[in-house]
Amino acid sequence: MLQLYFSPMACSLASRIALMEAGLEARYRQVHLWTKKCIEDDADFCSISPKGAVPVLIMEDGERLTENAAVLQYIADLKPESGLAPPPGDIDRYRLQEWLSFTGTEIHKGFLFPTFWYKDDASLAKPRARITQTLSVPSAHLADREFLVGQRFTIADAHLAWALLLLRPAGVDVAQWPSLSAYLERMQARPAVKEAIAIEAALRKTVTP
Ligand SMILES: N[C@@H](CCC(=O)N[C@@H](CS)C(=O)NCC(=O)O)C(=O)O
Repeated sequence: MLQLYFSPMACSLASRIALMEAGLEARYRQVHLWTKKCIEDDADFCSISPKGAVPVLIMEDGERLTENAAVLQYIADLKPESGLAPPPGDIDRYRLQEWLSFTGTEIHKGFLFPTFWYKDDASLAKPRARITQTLSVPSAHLADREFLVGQRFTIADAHLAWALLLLRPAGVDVAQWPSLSAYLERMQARPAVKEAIAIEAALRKTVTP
């Protein structure tokens, strides 16, 4: 069975959403990101992945895969009929990768990561100054579209929806971008997304700092 190393409400939530949208079963293994320990057996998470970061997906044959963009595409390609990723070679596949990269670098690493890991104002001044411009890009794109790529939900939406969810705890009110706010509501209304968030929000409450 597939195994996903995750931390509640961290970026690995996008992989849980993708697995649930695809109807794929997986064993979920919770990690404490500060201590780098696996919750269930206290194992050293860095021995699973030296990056010490989630997501880590263990494939059926034992291969390990890290990095959101790779893990999400692997999950989508396990169930092509789910439409979670356009087929390789289709221009929309590159559009999908464009969005995965944008969310992972500009929003996640450019803003969310420093906000949650570095608390001092000096370190946060530049990311805070830049986030408004960054978010104006998906905001304009989604003004007249339901999804980021094509006409259906893809892993790019799973990834962006996770990032938008974390904006509020990071001190940014998504309501200032009506198209993003409406998009996030639409994403959260999807049964698989709703269920994935409910599971992780409940687990998040049990995490000690
Ligand atoms: N480049 C990685 C970044 C993954 C990442 O930063 N994950 C965070 C959770 S949202 C994490 O595990 N951080 C722990 C750490 O960096 O020590 C990816 O896109 O998958």
